[in-house]
Amino acid sequence: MAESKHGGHEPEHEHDKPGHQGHHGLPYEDPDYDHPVEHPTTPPDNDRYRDPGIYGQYASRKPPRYVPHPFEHSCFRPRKDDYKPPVTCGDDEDDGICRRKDHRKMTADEQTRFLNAYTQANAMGALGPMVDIHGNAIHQMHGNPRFLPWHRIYLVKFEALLMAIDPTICIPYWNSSEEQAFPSWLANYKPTVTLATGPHTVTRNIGAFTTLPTTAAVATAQASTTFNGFGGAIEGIHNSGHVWVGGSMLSIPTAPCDPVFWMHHAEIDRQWAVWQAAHPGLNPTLAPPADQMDPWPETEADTRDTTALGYVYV
Ligand SMILES: [Cu+2]
Repeated sequence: MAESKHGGHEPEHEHDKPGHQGHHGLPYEDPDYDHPVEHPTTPPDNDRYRDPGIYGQYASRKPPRYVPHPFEHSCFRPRKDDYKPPVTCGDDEDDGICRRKDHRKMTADEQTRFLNAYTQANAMGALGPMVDIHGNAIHQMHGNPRFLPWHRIYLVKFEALLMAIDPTICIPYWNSSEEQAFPSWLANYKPTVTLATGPHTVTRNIGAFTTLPTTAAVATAQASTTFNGFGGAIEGIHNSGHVWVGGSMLSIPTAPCDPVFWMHHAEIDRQWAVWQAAHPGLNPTLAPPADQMDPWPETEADTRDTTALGYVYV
């Protein structure tokens, strides 16, 4: 009885049973597929491969074996749902113009994309040098009529950097006077940026020193009838936003490390665009070389039309 329990002859594997068709019985099976036969040393003549000048010394004169595809004879029948009607391209969405929108109107996906691109720009070592440009006072971009045009070009360059990483991105704006709050989706995003002076990790001290500018203050600035009147008023409003966020934003060399810097400046730039539309032809007075937005080649005249620079505010 022990023999029948532990030893004896196990039943043969199903595969090995005589008469079993197995995979060798499938209609598309080529028995040579697993172990192709070697070509004979001297291939038989074949008119299709007769010219070694064309096919080379490695070309066989034996035609390749035909290996049928398993699904060759299966029928493909599209489902009704597979059909999608053609979509007409909207000429307002495919013109390459960035539509900078209020950050409160961004989808969760757009927020993620913005922060991912920001992280990527930082990781590839492109953000630090961009921030360092702002730390170089030689550009004289604060406290004078260069403030608005210089930062307009600065944002365009930064936007181009993000778009090189993700072409769907445009800088959102933070309408702080209307919102009176910090963008919540940025609260936990505090990157470490490698500056010329060493690594800097973003800090904030929100609301510790001042209040955000009011919509009344912005309206007063908008009522200015000269460029210098508007520029000075809006730069003061801009300063309050920097101080309100505090931390990195409090210092000119570190402020652009914080993504809210770009969104804050987009709002300031948007206010300028609104004022420009109401006051055509009132441009800053900047004689060469002060009219060049160094370190970039663009001049003040290049900053008058945002559409020409590749963006609009929506
Ligand atoms: Cu600045």
